[in-house]
Amino acid sequence: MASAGGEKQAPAVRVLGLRASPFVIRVLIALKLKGVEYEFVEEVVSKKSELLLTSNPVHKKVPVLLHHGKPISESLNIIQYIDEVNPSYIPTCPNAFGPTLRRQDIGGIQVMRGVMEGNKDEAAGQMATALEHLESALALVESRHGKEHGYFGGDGIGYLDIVLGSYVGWFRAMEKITGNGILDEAKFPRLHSLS
Ligand SMILES: N[C@@H](CCC(=O)N[C@@H](CS)C(=O)NCC(=O)O)C(=O)O
Repeated sequence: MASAGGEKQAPAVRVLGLRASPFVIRVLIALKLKGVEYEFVEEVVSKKSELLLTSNPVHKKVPVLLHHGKPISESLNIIQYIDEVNPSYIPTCPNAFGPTLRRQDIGGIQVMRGVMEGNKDEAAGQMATALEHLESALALVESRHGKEHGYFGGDGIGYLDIVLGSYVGWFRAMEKITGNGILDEAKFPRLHSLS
């Protein structure tokens, strides 16, 4: 949209990111679920833009969501913000899942590092532990909702589904690289069906 003076106005919502980052992907999933239009601004890690450095001056990391120029950083905060600003509802995960969620995030990063640095079996073991927690969380939801293979919040896609979903592409790539099944169907039937 052009202003009266003819200059181009910045879109209401912009995401500073890297396409391959699970932290960025989860934000894009949340925006897509809410039907929010946005402009994606691709960053280059070795040459971060001035906009990124001023928007996230402490950590200097992506994603950053800019809403009418106001920067929000940290992917989990951004998803919550998107949910608050938009009327339709993303079910949040019960508080008890918080530690699991963080563990899974840490596990995901460790596997990526492990694959790159060579200690992939150890990293895959840590990831398996995090996934075991998530599988039992899904089993708990199932027992409460009496439904097989639902989402973490029951019927609809919620916060935790988005966060975990942002890793699926990486899980698939890591399975190819390591030759190990990460979301193994026999071990994690519920997580497997979500992926
Ligand atoms: N806790 C942060 C992690 C974000 C993060 O680690 N982003 C990476 C990309 S995957 C990044 O910006 N790396 C650039 C750097 O560390 O300089 C979040 O959830 O947003």
